[in-house]
Amino acid sequence: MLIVNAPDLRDRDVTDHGLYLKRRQFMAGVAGLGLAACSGSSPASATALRFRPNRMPIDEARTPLDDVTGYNNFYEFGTGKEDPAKYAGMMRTRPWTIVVDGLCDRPGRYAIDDLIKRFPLEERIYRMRCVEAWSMVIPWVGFPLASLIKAVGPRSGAKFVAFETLRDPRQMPGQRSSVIQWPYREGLRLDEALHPLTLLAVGLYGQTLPNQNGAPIRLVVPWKYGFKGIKSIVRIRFTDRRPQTSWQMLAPREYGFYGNVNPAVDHPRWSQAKERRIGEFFRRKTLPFNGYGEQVAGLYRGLDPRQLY
Ligand SMILES: Nc1nc2c(c(=O)[nH]1)N[C@H]1C(S)=C(S)[C@@H](COP(=O)(O)O)O[C@H]1N2
Ligand SMILES: [Mo]
Repeated sequence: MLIVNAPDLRDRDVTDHGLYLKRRQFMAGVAGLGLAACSGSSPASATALRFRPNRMPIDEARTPLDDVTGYNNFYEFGTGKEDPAKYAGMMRTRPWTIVVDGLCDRPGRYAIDDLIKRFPLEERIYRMRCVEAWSMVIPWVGFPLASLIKAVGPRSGAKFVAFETLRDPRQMPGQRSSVIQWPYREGLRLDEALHPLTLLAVGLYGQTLPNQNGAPIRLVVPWKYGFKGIKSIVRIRFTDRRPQTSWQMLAPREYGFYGNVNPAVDHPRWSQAKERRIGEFFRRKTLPFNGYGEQVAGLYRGLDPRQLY
């Protein structure tokens, strides 16, 4: 499906975030489930969304839809890049509620369709840079996370926002293997969460989000590595302490809390200086903050850039 352009040995090394042994355990677990019998995702169910057009154009080609939906990381459905497209169709995305709790004035259970009606949708064409050194340009449709945060009213003690993905091994067969501690968890500082670039995406390419991309709602933080963009969110919690995140829990020396894209800070096992834009032949230089430094560097003034990974 994906046409990998002349991969060098380095590309082959950079296969996934996890550790080789864990991947093998995972594959063994999945192999026993007869997953081949399951249907893939159902693109036929995608429906068109109404949204405001993109106001922040970038002059880089959008990654073709087939790549955006066919080359994914979503370990709940397998560690292979093509597993999510094959298996994420097993996940039911309606009805779907997000629990909002912790330090806020209006905690509760919010139905996804109410959120989509309540907050005007807009298109945002963003670069997406995975920590594995590949990247895409994706036209998301969604609403600013800040809109939801303001609606539920964080209390003065709230300093961080913690997110969780659905945990249901019947729908997410990858969760029957403990490749990471489920549910998938992520977090942001409250000021990062309130930044106008931070999006809750409910669609891409003008249609509802395909399951493999994190339906019905996922986080997009374009200046951070892709792993911060937690998929299929069921819980948003306001807290006074820095939340634990899945990748940090698994490999604290390899994945930081911030996860800000930084070409000067290598991953312990590979360089982050360049990236492979899916569909392109030559590697591109990776940009500080993934090219969004002008908008976001102010969030981190006074902090050592090495600590921002
Ligand atoms: N719940 C969950 N969210 C997740 C992941 C995951 O495995 N599970 N993978 C992350 C990683 S590593 C990346 S690069 C992006 C990939 O998003 P995409 O497949 O839509 O391009 O999703 C992120 N969100
Ligand atoms: Mo990633």
